[in-house]
Amino acid sequence: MKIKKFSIILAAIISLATLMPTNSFAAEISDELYQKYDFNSDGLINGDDIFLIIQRYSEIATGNTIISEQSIRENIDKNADIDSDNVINANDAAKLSDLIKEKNSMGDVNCDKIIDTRDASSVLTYYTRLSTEDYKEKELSIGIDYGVAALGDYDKNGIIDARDASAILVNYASNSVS
Ligand SMILES: [Ca+2]
Ligand SMILES: [Ca+2]
Ligand SMILES: [Ca+2]
Repeated sequence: MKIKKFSIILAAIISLATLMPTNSFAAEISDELYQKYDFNSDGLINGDDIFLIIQRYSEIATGNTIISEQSIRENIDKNADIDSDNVINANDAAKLSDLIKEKNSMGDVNCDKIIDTRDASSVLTYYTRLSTEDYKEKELSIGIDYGVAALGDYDKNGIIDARDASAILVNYASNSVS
């Protein structure tokens, strides 16, 4: 019973947090610090960087090598403990996902500050893959597109699907005409 009560309270806190336009966590992270979360140094902080945290966590847990570049691994080890608990794990990936949501527009799934056909195509690929049974099984090893998971629900109805991809395309088409 206690656990149930706790989870209801937790759910209430989470739903409250999502209603807030900005929360205090974002304010605590300076832009300078945020830039350090570009672990693969491609100039964008996006789903690829979230996936790198998950891959690194998996490396630490299993001892297997997943990340090919040592410099990327070093960047992660130096900067990816976002919640400062001295462990790099899925919580840090979740924190980065929250930050990415706060700092980018819904629909800009690759976080390049433009909502265009590339974003629509990523949403469509994500939706197509996740609707494939085989892909669901392999999801952990392949890695979902965490940028789409964070920012793909363009019509904000709680589901990421082909309607989001087409809404992004419609928005892109109307913007490029005007
Ligand atoms: Ca990056
Ligand atoms: Ca941590
Ligand atoms: Ca984009």
